[in-house]
Amino acid sequence: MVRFVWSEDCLRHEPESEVWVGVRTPATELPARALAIREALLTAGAEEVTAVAHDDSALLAVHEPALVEFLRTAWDEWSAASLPSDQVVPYVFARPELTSGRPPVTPTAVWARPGLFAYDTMTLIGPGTWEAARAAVDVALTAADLVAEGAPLAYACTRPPGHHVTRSLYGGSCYLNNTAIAAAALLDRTGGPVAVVDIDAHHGNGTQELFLGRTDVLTASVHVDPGAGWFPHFLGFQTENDTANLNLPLAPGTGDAEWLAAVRRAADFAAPARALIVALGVDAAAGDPESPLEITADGYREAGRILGGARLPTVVVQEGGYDLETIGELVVESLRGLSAA
Ligand code: SP5
Ligand code: ZN
Repeated sequence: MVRFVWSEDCLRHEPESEVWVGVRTPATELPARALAIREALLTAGAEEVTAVAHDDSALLAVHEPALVEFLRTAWDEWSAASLPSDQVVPYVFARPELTSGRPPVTPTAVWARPGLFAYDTMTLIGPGTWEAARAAVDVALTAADLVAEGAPLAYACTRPPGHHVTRSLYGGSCYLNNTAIAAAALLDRTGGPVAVVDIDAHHGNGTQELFLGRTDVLTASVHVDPGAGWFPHFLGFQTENDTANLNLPLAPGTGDAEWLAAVRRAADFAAPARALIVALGVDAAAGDPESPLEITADGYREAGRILGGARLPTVVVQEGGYDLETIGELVVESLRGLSAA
């Protein structure tokens, strides 16, 4: 059916919980997600490719070196400080207005440092988080290599996800923006322009902000309306649209017909590009615990067909999707649609 890229190291991030409105709630971004997807892909006859290690150049083309260095060392520093939390979690945030826009100092206290880079309390760092996030970058870059070398389609089984991460801030269960890194790599390899179509249930705010004002990377996102009370709350509105960015927010409860019409608009927007990155979140599915959209497996297959209809070399990067019972099938159906187009 399709080649998919896999790294065992993506399983090493095991957050178990997240801090939401001040309480620890069970994490939904679990290693079992990746295992469920892999099993469904193998059952469907997809061919597994092991991720190849890449150096940091593509990563540093997208992210601030200070963010990368923080993520690389955060757990070791935290665990050496004998703090009462077994995960790195921010408690004070370096908002730019706090220092009237002056760059914040790097705090002496290890427990204050996450506030330089984290924008929420849900995205915890423990042993293995860096290794998994960095492995996900290799997975995305290996899939980009396959497509740059002529494959029409490759799927990157990335975990943890990435589309909420900006140049220097992490959040939304994401640490490194795999989708944006794949886009930068494909831009480099194809000469561009490239397009990112994000169909995760949540707005791809990190990817949008990373490529803001650039015309060589078109970004489109179909997601639940943040104005109806959904993450990322501060972004994802149509007021952010311009010639290179298209947000298509949808009301909670939206089903296949209206969602697919938005996917069609996003695909049309992407059509002038030379290569396509699909940020595939399957959390828009009915029954997903993290979103109120009501998309079916048939809907995801049709979305694949629509995006495949653009006939662009395509890298699919996994983002969200939290219903362990259906996540594998939803990914397989999306890829079936993409392959059949
Ligand atoms: C990649 C991705 O899909 N990230 C989504 C992050 C959105 N998380 C918002 C969570 C809001 C609070 N959820 C409460 C559930 C309690 N565990
Ligand atoms: Zn999502």
